[in-house]
Parts: sequence; C-alpha cells; structure tokens
Amino acid sequence: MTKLPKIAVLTGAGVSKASGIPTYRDGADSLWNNYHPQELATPEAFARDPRLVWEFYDWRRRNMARAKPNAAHITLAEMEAALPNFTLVTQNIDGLHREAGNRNILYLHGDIWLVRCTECDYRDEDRRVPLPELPPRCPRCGAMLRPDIVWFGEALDARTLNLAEQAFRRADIALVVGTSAVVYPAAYLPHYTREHFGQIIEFNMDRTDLSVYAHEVILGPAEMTLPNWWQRFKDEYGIS
Ligand code: BJW
Ligand code: ZN
Repeated sequence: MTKLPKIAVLTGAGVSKASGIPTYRDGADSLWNNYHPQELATPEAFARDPRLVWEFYDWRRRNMARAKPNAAHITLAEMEAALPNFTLVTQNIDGLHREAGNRNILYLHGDIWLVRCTECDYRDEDRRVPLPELPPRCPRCGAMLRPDIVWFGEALDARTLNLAEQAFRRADIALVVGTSAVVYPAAYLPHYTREHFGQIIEFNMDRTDLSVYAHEVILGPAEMTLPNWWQRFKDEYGIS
C-alpha cells in the first residue's frame, strides 16, 4: 500500500453552519453582523458587564445544545479513525467534533461547555442549559466564573498552539475547512505546511485570503465536498 500522507485539519465556523450554528462573518445572519464583538467577546467587555456577556453565551449554549454533527464532522471522525497521522485543530467552541467521535482535538479558541474561575484555578464542564444563575459562581471560592473561551486580545493556550503548529509543520496535507482565515494566530497554521513543502487544500463556500496559497480550492458546502474528497482519498489509498 502507498504510504499514507500525514494530514492536519483546521476547521472553522463554516463546518457547523449546516448544524444550525451561525458563523461569525459571512452573511446577514452571522454573529458579528448582528452583535459587536468588542461588547461581547473581549476581556474588557466582560469586566464592564459580565451579565450581558453571560447572557450572550447562555443564548448561544441553548442553540448549540440542540445542534447535531453534520456530514463534515462525521467525515473528520472517520478520518481520525482511519489515519495513523491525523490531527484535528478547531477554532470552533461548539463541541460538535467531539460529539461526532473525534477524540484528539486541539481547541484553539476554547470550549463553550467549560467554565473557569476568574480568581482561582477551578475549571470544569457545565452543560446546564440555561444556566440557573448569571453570572455563574465558582463552587470553590464564590468568585465569578467565565466561559473557557479565548476572547479577542487574549493569548491562546501556549501548549495547544504549540501542538497545532507542530502538526501543521509535519503535515503533507493541510485541510482548511469552513474558515474565513482572518483570525490570527489560527490563520497562520496552514502556512507552516506550505513552508515545509506540503499542500494546502481549502474547502469553503467562497474564496478567502488563503486561497491564493492553496494547491486546491474546493468550493461548496463542506458537508458535501469533504465526504466526496474523503471517498476519493480512500479509493486512491485503498482504505475500506
Ligand atoms: C462554509 C460553509 C459551509 C460557510 N461549508 N464553508 C491585525 C492583524 C493580525 C492579528 C490581529 C490584528 N488585529 C488584532 C489581531 C489579533 C486578533 C485577530 O486575529 N483579529 C483579526 C480579526 C484581525 N487575534 C486575537 O486577538 C487572538 N489572540 C491574540 O492574538 O493574542 C495575542 C496575545 C499574545 C500574548 C498575550 C496576549 C495576547 C485571539 C483570537 C480569539 C478569537 N475568538 C473568536 C471568538 C470566540 C468566542 C465566541 O465564539 O464568542 O473565535 S472570534 C471568532 O473568529 C471565533 C472563531 O473561532 C474565529 C474564526 O472565525 P471562523 O471560524 O473563520 O468563522 P467565520 O465566520 O469568519 O468564517 C466562516 C467561513 O465558513 C466563511 O469563510 C464562509 O465562507 C465559510 N462557510 N458555510 C464550508 N457550509
Ligand atoms: Zn474560584
């Protein structure tokens, strides 16, 4: 059998759109078209009005709790199960990759189902929808909890980012799926693959700033194009 290529995947909000979760930047119903990120997704916004910020996240948790993985998520879970060298890096906070069955996930921008304390090192899963009290309080020290999410101006977890960078450096193929590739440092990851002579394959509805660097741009909904690409890949490499 031909040697299987090493694959690193970067996903963004477009992957979850068919699951009913709005994206951030494309179209009338996208999140930042209707809400100001500066008022809701920054540490300054949280310091100013934690209740408002929590209401926003509680509302989004309600929507995300109803969402189910789509064919794009399921394909990525199949890929993880079939490929010995596969890394999934996501910007998404919705948890749908986990629900689809991926086990090895690098969450660049955090996870909406985790809360952490603003004062002590308490961090835990909380899946209650809606939350009984806003803002929620730390069971250990009583201080305010915050969503375990990376807001604008906050550093990404250094270890997670490091592992993601390594995976893209090592990869023969970087798949970039459903992201506008404008938010850094995430948007830089596929360039590491290119710098090491690997290929970038982009799956998106439209071209992005990354498209000129991609070896292949596959336009269309990822819930259709990704399963098709994976089927062709399996045929080529004799994976059943
Ligand atoms: C489909 C589809 C279908 C639709 N199929 N496709 C200037 C230059 C460079 C950097 C900066 C700059 N000014 C400021 C910065 C830094 C900033 C940044 O990058 N800003 C840019 C916007 C310019 N970055 C940060 O602040 C980061 N931190 C940082 O830099 O720290 C530095 C530091 C170091 C040391 C100490 C302290 C600080 C943090 C970024 C955190 C981003 N957080 C968010 C919000 C999370 C919380 C929440 O959800 O509320 O993460 S922003 C938002 O954007 C979210 C996403 O993960 C992220 C990326 O969005 P994504 O996934 O690409 O979605 P969209 O909507 O943009 O695109 C969807 C795409 O899907 C589209 O292309 C569609 O076409 C496509 N699509 N349907 C396939 N069916
Ligand atoms: Zn605490």
